[in-house]
Amino acid sequence: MKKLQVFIFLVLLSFLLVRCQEERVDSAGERLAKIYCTSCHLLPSPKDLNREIWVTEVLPQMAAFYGLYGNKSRADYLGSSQEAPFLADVYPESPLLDAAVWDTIFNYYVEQSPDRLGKPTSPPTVFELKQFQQKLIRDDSDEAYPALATSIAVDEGTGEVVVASLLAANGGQRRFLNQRVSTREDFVGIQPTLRPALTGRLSMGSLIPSDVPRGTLITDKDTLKQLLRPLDFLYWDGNQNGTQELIIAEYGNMTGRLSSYDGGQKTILSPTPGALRLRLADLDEDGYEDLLVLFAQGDERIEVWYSRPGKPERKLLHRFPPSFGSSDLQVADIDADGDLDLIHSCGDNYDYQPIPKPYHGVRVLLNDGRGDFSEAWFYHLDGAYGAEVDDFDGDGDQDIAAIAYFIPPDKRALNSFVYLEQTGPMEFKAQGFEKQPGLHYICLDKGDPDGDGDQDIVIGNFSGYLPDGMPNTRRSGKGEVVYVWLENVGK
Ligand SMILES: [Ca+2]
Ligand SMILES: [Ca+2]
Ligand SMILES: [Ca+2]
Ligand SMILES: [Ca+2]
Repeated sequence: MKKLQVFIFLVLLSFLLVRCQEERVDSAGERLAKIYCTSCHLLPSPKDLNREIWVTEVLPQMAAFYGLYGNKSRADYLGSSQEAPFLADVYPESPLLDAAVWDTIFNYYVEQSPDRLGKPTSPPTVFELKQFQQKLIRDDSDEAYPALATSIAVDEGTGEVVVASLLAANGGQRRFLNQRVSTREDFVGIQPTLRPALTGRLSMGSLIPSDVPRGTLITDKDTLKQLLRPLDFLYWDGNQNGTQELIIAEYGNMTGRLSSYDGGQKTILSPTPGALRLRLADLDEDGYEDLLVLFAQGDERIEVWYSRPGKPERKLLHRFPPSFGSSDLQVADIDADGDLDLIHSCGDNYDYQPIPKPYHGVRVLLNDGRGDFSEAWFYHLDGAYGAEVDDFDGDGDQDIAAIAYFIPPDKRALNSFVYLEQTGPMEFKAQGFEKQPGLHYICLDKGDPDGDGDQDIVIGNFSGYLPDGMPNTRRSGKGEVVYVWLENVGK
C-alpha cells in the first residue's frame, strides 16, 4: 500500500513539474526583446544565429539603431561624409533606450544562442536530372566582359537571352540569340524579367550596401535618378483610374522604400528598406491585378497591395525572421485547388559571416481560399537565391526549379541547383546535376529561347563568391561561361 502511495505521489509530482515547465515564465530579457525588437521586425529567436554573430555583428548593430554605440561612436556608423547625411535619421544622437534595458536584452540573446546552428533535418535524396539537358553558353569574342551576371531574362518577344552585369568599370548587357552574342550594350545594371510591353533600364547604383541614392531607371515614359539601390520595377494600375503607375522596389540598405510614381506625383507605399521583388497577380480574383512585394531586409515579409478604386489597399501576408535572407517570390497555384499560392526562397548570406543556416531553402505558403497564407512545405537548400515555377514536365501540375549562391564550398557541386518535380499532390522529387567548377549561380529565369513550346531555364553565372571579396573585373571574360541553358527535353 505504501508503495502505491509513493507511486501516486511520484506521478502527481512529475505531472506538476511538467505543468510548471509548460507555464514557464519569460525571462526579463525575453520580455524586453518582445517589446523592443518587435517594433521593427518579427521577434528573432536566439537560436536563429550563432553566439559569435550575435555578439560581434548583429547585437551591436541593433543597439546602434537605439543610439547605443558601445565601443564605437555615432560617427563610425554614419560612415563616409558622402553617406552620413542619408543615415542621420537612422542613428540617433542620444540614446533612445536605457542602457540597462539593452544589456538585459543583449544577455538574453548571448545566453540562449547556440555555439553553432543545428543541422537541417534529413537531407533529401537528389536524383539525376532527366527533364533538362545542361548546355554551357560562352562568349568567345575578344571583347567578352568577365562573366559577372546580375540578372538574366528570356525576352519573350525575340527569344533572346539577356544577361546584365552590374559592374560599371568593365561590364555591360549582352543579348544571346541561338546561344551566340547578338548585341552588346554598355548599359550596366539590372534588367528585371522582360515582360511583354515592359522595357526599361534599371541600375542599382551600387552593388555593395550603401545608402547614397545613386540608382537610375530609364523607361520609354520615365527617367528617374537618385533612387535607393532599386532592384525591380513595373507598371500597374493600383487605383483603377485607367492609367498605370510606375512602381519601384527601392531596396536601399538602412533606408529604402517601395515607391509609386503617377505622372510627376510620388507616393511612398512602404517606407522601409528591403523591397526586392515585385509580382503582379489577381490574388483576390476580382479581375484587377494586384501587386505582391517581397521585402528582404529587417522586417522580411510579403505584402500585397490590392488594386482598388481610388487607392490600393495593403495587406500583410506573411512575415519571416530578420535572419532569413529572403531572395525570391513567385505566385502560382501550386496545389491546384484554384487559388494562388506563394513560393518563397531565402538564402542571402552577405550581411554577416556566411554560415550555413538550416532554415535556408524554398517554402510554399498555401492560400486558404480567403487570401490568408501559411507555410505548408519546405525544402532545405543552403544559400537558396532564386526560384522559377511552371509545369516544366507538362503533366498538369506546377514544378519548381531553384538555384543557390551562398553555399559552403564542399556542397557547391551538387547543391547549386535543384529541380523539384511535383509527383503527387504537394509531393516533390528532387533532381540535380553536377555543376562545373568555378561557376556560381546567382540568377535564373524561365522561358523558351529555342521556341519549341516548352519552358527552359537559364541561369546566370557570377564567376566569383562575394564573401571572398569582389572578383577581378579587369580581366577579359573570353571563353567564360556566361549562362547555363537547361534545355527542356520534353515529356
Ligand atoms: Ca485583384
Ligand atoms: Ca492554391
Ligand atoms: Ca508538372
Ligand atoms: Ca524550350
